[in-house]
Amino acid sequence: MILKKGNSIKSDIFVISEEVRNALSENKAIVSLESNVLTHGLRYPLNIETILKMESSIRAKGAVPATIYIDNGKIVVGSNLSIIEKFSNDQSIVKVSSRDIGSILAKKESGATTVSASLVCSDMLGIEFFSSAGLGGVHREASQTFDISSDLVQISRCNTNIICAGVKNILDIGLTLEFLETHCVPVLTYQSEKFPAFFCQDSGFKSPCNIEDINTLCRILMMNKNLNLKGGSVIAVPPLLSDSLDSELLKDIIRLAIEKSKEENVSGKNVTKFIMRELEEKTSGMTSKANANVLISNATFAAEIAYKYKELNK
Ligand code: PSU
Ligand code: MN
Repeated sequence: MILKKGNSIKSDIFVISEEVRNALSENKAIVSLESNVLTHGLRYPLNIETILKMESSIRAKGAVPATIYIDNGKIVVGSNLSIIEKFSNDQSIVKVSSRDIGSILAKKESGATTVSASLVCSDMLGIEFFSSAGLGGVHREASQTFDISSDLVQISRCNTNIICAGVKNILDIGLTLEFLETHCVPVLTYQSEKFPAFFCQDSGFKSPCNIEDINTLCRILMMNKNLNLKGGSVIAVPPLLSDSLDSELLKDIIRLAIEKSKEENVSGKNVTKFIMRELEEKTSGMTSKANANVLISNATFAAEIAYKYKELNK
């Protein structure tokens, strides 16, 4: 197998499913997915139900799903039932961001890839579309904690576009948009003048660039590629109204969750999961249900874009 960048990494670090291998060799539309959402996002059995729905929705739109895992020192691309079961049940599987990939592989360990790690693996294979619920961002009070997700840095380095519902409203969305601008990342919204906030259609921030139709969206992505701009674009799609939560109601719940994380000295890579679990508990599971629905609708839309993009490229 020839890796896109032809770099010194040997292709034997990858275990690629037959479906994904065929799609790569036939230049078919592919949408990659992260596995961290199975281990650190949703709980069992919602995690299994959701990944299966995401993958089948991608196939229904004519694209191929490529979920990324690190299993016993190999980068596994493309699910099988046993790996889905393993990652959905095993609480001990660690969260792997891009900087952790090398050590996990070298030690022949297993780990669940975040957005940043999934982007690195996708880019190595030349997969141009990745879908997730929310992109990591600049945490509130980052001026004190310096907590800025590596997702934001990797999107500026990898030639893989991300389809998401914006960034979670537990973050500082204004600073996240500024950070993306500084790092030259194109931020597009689909059919919304407002930048979405994962659970809510409106984050309170204007969209840097709203696009009304998929053809134009694909032409912009192609233009960015032809201009040889390094890095991918963020394509933010607002959640459906039926999946949106009341931002006023969430405001206090989020504030209390962040306060609790500070009281309990939660820091670094544990912050996101801690806050998400607090929200889940305080909303009787509504945030997790919304998270799952947004994952599915984003994956479906990502497949539509990936398919159209390949069609226009023919
Ligand atoms: N969005 C969620 N739940 C999550 C994440 C995102 O609703 O668990 C994960 C993603 O894997 C994302 C990661 O890449 O959180 C970002 O973590 P951090 O903020 O520590 O960089
Ligand atoms: Mn962090």
